Amino acid sequence: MKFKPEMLKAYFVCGSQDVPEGQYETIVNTAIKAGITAFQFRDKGNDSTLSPIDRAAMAMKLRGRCAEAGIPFIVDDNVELAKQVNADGIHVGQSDEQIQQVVAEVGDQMIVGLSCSTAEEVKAANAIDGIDYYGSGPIHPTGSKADADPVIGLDGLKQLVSLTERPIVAIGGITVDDLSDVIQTGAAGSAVISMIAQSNDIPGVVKAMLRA
Ligand code: TZP
Ligand code: MG
Repeated sequence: MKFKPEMLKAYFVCGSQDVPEGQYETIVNTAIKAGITAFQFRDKGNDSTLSPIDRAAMAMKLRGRCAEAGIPFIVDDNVELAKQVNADGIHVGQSDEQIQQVVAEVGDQMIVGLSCSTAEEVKAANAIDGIDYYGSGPIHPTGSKADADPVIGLDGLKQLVSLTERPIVAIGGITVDDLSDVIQTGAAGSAVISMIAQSNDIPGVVKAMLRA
């Protein structure tokens, strides 16, 4: 699937660790039906409720749902799994598999996203061919990532947008109230876990993301 910046507008990131046990598939399906523009499969850590075998099976199933909906299925931090399920994309952090290695391995067949939270990281990433977008944050404190980088705020985001040569999706502690401010920085969209995963009105929050 060819990358388009519009895919970053309403980007849902989620793993089984982010939702009540047994509800992962239902919540992702609800978000897909509601119109998210990209989905990132990020199932990891001690709080994941899926075994490695169940994780691969779930990835395969959700991969199929994204294909039906025409949105990219992007795997976080796991090139092997991404290849196994023929994912549309891979997203890596600065400390995950070296970005050059990921680009060399799957860059010609997959969308490649890289987390960049500082000016130095954006400048370094600009010089690497084959990256499609950057994920930048955390914009606010987040309860969804224990080892998150320091908060950069909307001002920090604006600075990264001024330096980037690629579309940026903002992430970290984003709520409905932030959505238009994020777009006003020049970012292409918002990536969220809890705003969707913990919502009682998933269609409503996705609509707000699409409208921002
Ligand atoms: N990377 C930086 S912050 C974050 C990730 C994966 C977590 C975002 O989750 P939430 O619930 O939208 O703050
Ligand atoms: Mg990572």
